[in-house]
Amino acid sequence: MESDTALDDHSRTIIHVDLDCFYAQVEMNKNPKLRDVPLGIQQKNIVVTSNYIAREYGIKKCMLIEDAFKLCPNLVLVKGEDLHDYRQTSYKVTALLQKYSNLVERLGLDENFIDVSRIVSERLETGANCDAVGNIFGDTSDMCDCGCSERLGIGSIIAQNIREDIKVQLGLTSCAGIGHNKLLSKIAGSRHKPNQQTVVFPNSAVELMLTLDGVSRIPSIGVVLSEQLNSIGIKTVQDLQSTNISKLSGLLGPEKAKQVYDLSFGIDRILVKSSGKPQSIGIEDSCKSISAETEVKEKLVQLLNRLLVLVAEDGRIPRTIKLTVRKFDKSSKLGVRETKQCNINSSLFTCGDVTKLGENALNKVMVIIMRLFSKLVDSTKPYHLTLLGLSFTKFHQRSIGKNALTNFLVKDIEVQSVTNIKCISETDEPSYETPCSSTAESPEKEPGPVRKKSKTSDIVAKRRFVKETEDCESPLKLRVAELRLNSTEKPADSNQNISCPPNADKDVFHALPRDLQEELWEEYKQTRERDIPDKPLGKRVKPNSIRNYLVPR
Ligand code: DCP
Ligand code: MG
Ligand code: MG
Repeated sequence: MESDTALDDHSRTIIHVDLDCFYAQVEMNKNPKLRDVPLGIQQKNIVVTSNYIAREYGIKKCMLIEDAFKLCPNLVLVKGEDLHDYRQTSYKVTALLQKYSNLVERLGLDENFIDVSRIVSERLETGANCDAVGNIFGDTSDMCDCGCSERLGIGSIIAQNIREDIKVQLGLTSCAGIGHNKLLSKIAGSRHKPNQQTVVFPNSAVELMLTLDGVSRIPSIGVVLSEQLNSIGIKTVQDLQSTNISKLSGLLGPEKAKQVYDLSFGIDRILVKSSGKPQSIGIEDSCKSISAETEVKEKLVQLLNRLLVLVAEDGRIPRTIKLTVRKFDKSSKLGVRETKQCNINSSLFTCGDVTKLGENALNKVMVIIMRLFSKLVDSTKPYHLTLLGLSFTKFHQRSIGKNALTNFLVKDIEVQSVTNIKCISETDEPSYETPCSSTAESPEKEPGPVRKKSKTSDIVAKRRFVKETEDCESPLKLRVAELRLNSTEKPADSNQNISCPPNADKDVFHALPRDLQEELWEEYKQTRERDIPDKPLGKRVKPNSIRNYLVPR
């Protein structure tokens, strides 16, 4: 059977990035002394990976500890069963890659495919240099003339930028493969390790496939499929290339047979599928000991400022803030992680650049954070914390409506609808709970357009909810603090209290910033005038007025 190599589409440019000795690098970054020793990462009685110094002794992934010690008696082992830090780092890498393309697909914890076709064509238009950098697989004398060599050349330059960025931003080295499809980019990347990159041009695709030691080494062929192929005598890539397609179709069905057959020639039509943005953006700082509130505050302010930069870069608006502490515990080397979270008012993030929040606003977020802290740590007793972390979760897309005031309230109500009002206390929960995927990312509904009806039911639902959840950060109280963050404070001369209009909820009214209280009064006055028959009709209350949010019906 003829392969379709002549019809293969070379239009895309795909980069595959795989971090070097991933778990080991994370541990070496945590403890730089480990960089100069042979290091193995232990899970149960297995070395799951090791740094490249240890690999020089012949240590391989998934080797038994006792075998590893035979090869390298001075091997240093670090436990790698808690994946938290690996996950955190993994998502930071994906987030960084998402700056280059919105088509980033995660594969395991340390690999990502990035479809950079769009930036490549932009660079091509500007007449950028197309000479490939890094290693080149195969012969470059008989190149295809469809433009793929220029595109892949630019792709290799982008790959180099990306790897430098990962190194500078996160202190991690990586390998990259550049090809016109996922299959080739992944295989090419593993050609030269560590801390290198390799580009493969379409004319060398078949040759690259033939370097693989058996069909089981073709990335998308798993154990079951490879056993099926073995059962009909297909063991090597060459066997697969020269197989009779009807024999293969009999085994796998025509569609799958064609797909598997094509793989042996380096043809892969599967597109890079965006894994979506991370579900949570967080940062943590570990330390030997924090035992005073001033230190706690100082660390959290630093964390908050750094976190706001990340949130601004992400561009989405978070609905929840989460505080993590790790308490020192003699019986557990890792300590005990505890988290507490509460909803925040998304309008805080719609006011423009979140990295430029005023000091006043920051202080108010800190009040919320310290309230969470007081729920996690009893500061009237001595405490010993070894880590503090902050994260934002439950994102929705930034959308700024026309009517700032209404929007401001409606958004708040949307955020705090009954299903969203939560105050969860968890133990040992990683900040990135589930692998990011576009389907898993947004289980909640996104806020729709500005609502004009049914606000009261939300308010009532909120009140009911507050009564029912004792330990919960009161959404109303919280809302108060956050509403204030977004209001323009009234001048200090207006200290006289405004009494609550009879038709409004007192608690909510008094919690509002003064300018909103004044607006409510104004509206109440107008309604009264309208409702009293012998008075001339005042300005009619707008259906979307602020009063509607507060007046029980
Ligand atoms: N891993 C694991 N079990 C395996 C293989 C790997 O738990 N059987 C973990 C440890 C690795 C991480 O996954 O650090 C990434 O796997 P890789 O195969 O990419 O291996 P490394 O990144 O460690 O090394 P390399 O430099 O070869 O990529
Ligand atoms: Mg790796
Ligand atoms: Mg890997």
